[in-house]
Amino acid sequence: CISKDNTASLDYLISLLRRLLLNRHLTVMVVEDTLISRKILVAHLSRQFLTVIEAEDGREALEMLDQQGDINMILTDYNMPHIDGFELTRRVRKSYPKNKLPIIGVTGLGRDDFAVQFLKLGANDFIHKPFSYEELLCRVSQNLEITVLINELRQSAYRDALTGLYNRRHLFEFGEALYQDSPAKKAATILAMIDIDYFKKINDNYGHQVGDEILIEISNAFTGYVTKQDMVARFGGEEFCIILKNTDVEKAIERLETLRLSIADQAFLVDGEKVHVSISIGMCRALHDSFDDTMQAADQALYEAKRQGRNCLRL
Ligand code: GH3
Ligand code: MG
Ligand code: MG
Ligand code: MG
Ligand code: MG
Repeated sequence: CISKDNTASLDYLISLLRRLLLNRHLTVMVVEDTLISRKILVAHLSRQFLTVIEAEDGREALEMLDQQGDINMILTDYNMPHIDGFELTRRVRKSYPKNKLPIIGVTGLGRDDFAVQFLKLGANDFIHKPFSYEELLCRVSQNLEITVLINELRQSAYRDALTGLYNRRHLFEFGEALYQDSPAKKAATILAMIDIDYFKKINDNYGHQVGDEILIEISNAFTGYVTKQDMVARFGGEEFCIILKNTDVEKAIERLETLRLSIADQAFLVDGEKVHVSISIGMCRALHDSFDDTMQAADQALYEAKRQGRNCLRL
């Protein structure tokens, strides 16, 4: 960010930041009790493609974070009534890790250890007042860029490239975490293994690309069908796994049967020709000793569903 020609580097910075922010809808929260300082920060940041929201102190900041959640960065003053910048940083870090929600401490007070203290409490960066517009943009864009990159890496590590569904890696981490839950929560969790019937024939008859497109459409149907607390993953090939939480066996059967019938009813258009596919489902309550055991039990049920003619659900 250091340059001899201030204007040129500022333009360059702005163009970098704009490229980063374009189509990303990032929101920054400015937490500052002094009206004039807050308005300066807001004015600087709003000039970019950033949504800026304002809080007058740490308490209000925590309330806003609680209510709307999707905030991508916090810029916070130190000295504020109710909850100061240090305490705000400490509390935010209890629920939001550094690489998900960057915090930048801002203060004009002359103590040298303020920056260190902010960093030790979990802030990602620090700006001394008075600061230049250029420094503000440098720090904001660098910190946002890192979280955007980490987020994209996380996406590619946990998502399946073809369908966009969660992949095996995420499934197993989700499953292991499930086994840290209470017995009651586990008992209210259902695991379903799903396999597309005679999928090889689709590839043989229409080609691999059409097969891929049908996999994508079926994946979209699965995603549209589960709720936020549930999880759907591509286990591999044409096999999927759905985890339903807060449910009982009867309700899960009803929901999975609805899904099975909707897939069977759906016509996939291939060059104007209607193609039908069906799925077989094996389901199991998460009561076994480990996630692996539960998976195996669901897989066994799936095998039964296949053996008994396919396009059906077995427990
Ligand atoms: P069953 O009813 O017993 O499950 O029959 P099936 O033909 O679906 O089972 P099989 O396991 O023999 O074949 C699975 C097929 O799925 C074979 C494989 O080529 C296809 N497949 C797996 N992954 C993909 C993929 O990413 N894209 C496409 N187009 N096909 C895939
Ligand atoms: Mg203050
Ligand atoms: Mg299979
Ligand atoms: Mg098979
Ligand atoms: Mg199959």
